[in-house]
Amino acid sequence: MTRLTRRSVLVAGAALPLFSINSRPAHAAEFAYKFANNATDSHPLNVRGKEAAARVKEKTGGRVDIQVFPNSQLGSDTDTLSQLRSGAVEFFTLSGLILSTLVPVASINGIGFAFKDYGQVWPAMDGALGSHVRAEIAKRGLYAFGKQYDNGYRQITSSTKPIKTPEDLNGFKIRVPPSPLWTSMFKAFGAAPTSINFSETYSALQTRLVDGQENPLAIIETGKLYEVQKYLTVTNHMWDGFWFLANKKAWEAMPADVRAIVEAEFNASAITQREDIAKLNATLQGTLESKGLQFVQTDAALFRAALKKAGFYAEWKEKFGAEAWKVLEDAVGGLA
Ligand code: X2X
Repeated sequence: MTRLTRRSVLVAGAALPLFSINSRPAHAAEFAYKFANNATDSHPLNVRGKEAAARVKEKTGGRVDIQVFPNSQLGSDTDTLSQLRSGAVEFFTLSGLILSTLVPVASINGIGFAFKDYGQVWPAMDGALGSHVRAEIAKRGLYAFGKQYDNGYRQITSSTKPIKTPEDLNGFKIRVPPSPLWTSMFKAFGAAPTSINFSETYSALQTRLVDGQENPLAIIETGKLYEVQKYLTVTNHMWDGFWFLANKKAWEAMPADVRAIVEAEFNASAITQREDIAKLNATLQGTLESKGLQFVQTDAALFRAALKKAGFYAEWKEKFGAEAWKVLEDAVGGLA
């Protein structure tokens, strides 16, 4: 065992900067950036994100080295958003609904039952609605890439009872991600929502701090939430995606030709990741049932009617304002 004297510590401390300069490998990347996210390693977001990072390294001749940190390894979504803003993290994929704590209009795609299907989602998010939100994101020191990654249509799970009708949500203790829209929506259903980051969700369900949560099938599977939940109700109550965000200063520190490679590769991976989620949606019910999750069918129109009756659409139309609401309705039709 080495015993450090006060003197040797001081000497080591003084020598450290010189040592680190000398030890910098000759092949160190010019831009060694971190990409953080909340999904597990096996989620298509990370599988395709890692592929993009590898292509970027190759196509930039090693100038850009993006390390992927899945599973909220660098902190919860709330923490990581702060790190992204300060530049401690350079890239981060985040749900627009959570981003809305900084950029209010970013939660607009989460309006209950807004998108009928993916045939409405991608033209809107890759088109006028996405551009509207990206312009607002840009005003907050962040840069959003052109293509969102898919999270998916969200479904409600429960450990205590099957949720068959909106009335079953009365007083139901449900975890929602930290976002005013999510809280508002589940209050409108009459539930008792608690804001909890995804990194704490499994344990919140396991310890019965809450009885349920809501997420797309791919997150329920890769996050193993079926281990701590019994029932899944197919509500498709909202569509949710991940913005690929960059800290603007770190982004602009890269030359334009390098930026073009990075964005093109992560956008290309977004397209394949969307296809992965579409394929998973076709098979995950069987997978999850085989793991013990019981699927419950319901009439989603009842849930939508409950939101309308509670004044949810009127409230959010007012909050988002007429201009943004029109961009949404242009994409999905009249809402309420
Ligand atoms: O936190 C969630 O529930 C998740 C994984 O779906 C999001 O990132 C919004």
